Amino acid sequence: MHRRFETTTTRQQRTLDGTWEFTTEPPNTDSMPEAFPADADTVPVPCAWNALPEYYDHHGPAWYRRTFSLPESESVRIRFLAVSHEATVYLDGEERVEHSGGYTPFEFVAEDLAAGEHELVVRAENGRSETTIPLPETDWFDYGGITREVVLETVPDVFVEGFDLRYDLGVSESGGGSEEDGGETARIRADVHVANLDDDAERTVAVTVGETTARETVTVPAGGETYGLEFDVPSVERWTLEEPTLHDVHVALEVDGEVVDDQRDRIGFRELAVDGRDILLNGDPVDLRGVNRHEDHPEWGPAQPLRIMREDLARIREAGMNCIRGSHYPNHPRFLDLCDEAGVLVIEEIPYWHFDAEDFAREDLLERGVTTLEEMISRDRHHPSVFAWSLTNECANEQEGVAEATERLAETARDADDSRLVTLASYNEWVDRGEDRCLEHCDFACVNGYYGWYTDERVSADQWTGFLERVKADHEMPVVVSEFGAGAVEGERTWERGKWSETYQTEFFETVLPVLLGDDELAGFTIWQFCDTRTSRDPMGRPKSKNNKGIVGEYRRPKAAYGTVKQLLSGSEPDTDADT
Ligand code: ADA
Repeated sequence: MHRRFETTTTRQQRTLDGTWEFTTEPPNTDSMPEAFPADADTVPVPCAWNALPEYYDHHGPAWYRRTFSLPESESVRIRFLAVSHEATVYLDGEERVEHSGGYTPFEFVAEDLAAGEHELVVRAENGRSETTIPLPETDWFDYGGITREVVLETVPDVFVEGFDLRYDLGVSESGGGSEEDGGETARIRADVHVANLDDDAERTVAVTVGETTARETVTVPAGGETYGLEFDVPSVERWTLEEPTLHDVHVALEVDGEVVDDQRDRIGFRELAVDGRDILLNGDPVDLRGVNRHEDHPEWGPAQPLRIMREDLARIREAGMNCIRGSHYPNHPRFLDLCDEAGVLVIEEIPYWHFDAEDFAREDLLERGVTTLEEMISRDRHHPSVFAWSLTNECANEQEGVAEATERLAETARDADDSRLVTLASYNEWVDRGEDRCLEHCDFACVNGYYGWYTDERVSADQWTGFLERVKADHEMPVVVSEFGAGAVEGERTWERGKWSETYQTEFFETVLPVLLGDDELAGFTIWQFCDTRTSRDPMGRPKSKNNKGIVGEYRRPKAAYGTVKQLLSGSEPDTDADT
């Protein structure tokens, strides 16, 4: 199951997890290999090949192959949740789809496939260049491979391709807000995209949210159509951090009252806004206390099993956190399902990392980013945990070209989804790059700072108090300190409390967190980072080729700082010799 719930009740759906044939030969060819090398290796899917010792450092193209059988002739939809990061897919030797970007899904439909065995071949490429997003130089590793599930499902000629639910709360026939049972009415607008591989066909489109169903009988033209249904759902409970209520959503096509195709999802009803320095969740200021989380683990790379996702979220909550920044790309939808269920807020970001005006102007790098942004929003619009779309991280925001690109991205995000907040992570103040001309396109500011780490002097409260004053003076909006932290090699504890020691990392948080927690005007923060992660950046500059700023190690063992953060967030005085 690629989500935390079944996404259909009618289709035969399976994931193509398991063992696939794999080869890195023939190198650098774009055309489909005539015959897959007989001596091809086999690898697990989903998994990044760089998480396997034998391909630890493979950069470039690689080929996957597997077959699947159909008991009878069927039309099938094959969806790749993520292939990192350039992909070309062949079915029975014929190219069917290409995709750029390692963190968003893509799919194709194969009509009327004959009964019997069929061959899927995937060319994946993790080599980065001046024309990829992200660019070569990032501080996380450019894993390659089929890193998330491949879902194969049979579809009838007329099927639900997808749907977008939008809603307004507090509106009702009687115009009153809440009802006597404390619930309130949600006014739903459902856009249902119906595909039709055959001739015009009559269907009843039925959208159910909770206990309420709206129906419309339509004639679906060949090729398909999108239908908009509007209806009120009474007595909905809001999604809050304390009560993360989720409502089932079922979109079906019916013939004579019988469901012939369907898709399922979940939604949570909540409202987001900004007011002065506050980020409002359901009208109340929310105090963000969180962490950045890369999808990485030495055993699986970015292809993490559910157990790791659950464990990470449990440790994050145990530390007293209510927010996660998915740095710097859309995390697995199942992880977002877990955040929906746990009442944890998520900032989702697209991997524009350290781009300048020249980069944004190169080839179609902006267009592709716009596509990735739209794919991310389309994939995740129903997750109540996701409260903000983050457009970029530490780009050259003082440059005109970057400001224009940012404006375009902000428009794209708001056009695609006007129910969430828009932000980006700036480091212009911290690295003194001059005036940030991009945050004005956002609803709130995320700012990164590394005083006390990338500065010669040790950490001090004054550094941070000054930083906050300057940022707040420059930006009349809610401010979130989206990155701050210090590296610590696991087990390195020194009396001198030198940099790279767990002891210094603890001192860092003992110094900085009280400043951030004590600033009532601050909307919140997200610590850099949850766990140590493999990096591409100058491996010689990073001990163990890792970004060691995790408050837990790569194997999720707690560092001393985890205990310190947990205590500071719980409001009790840190007890320095406590571990966790
Ligand atoms: C930056 C960047 C992160 C990471 C961090 C660090 O702020 O956004 O991806 O590289 O610095 O550890 O230096």
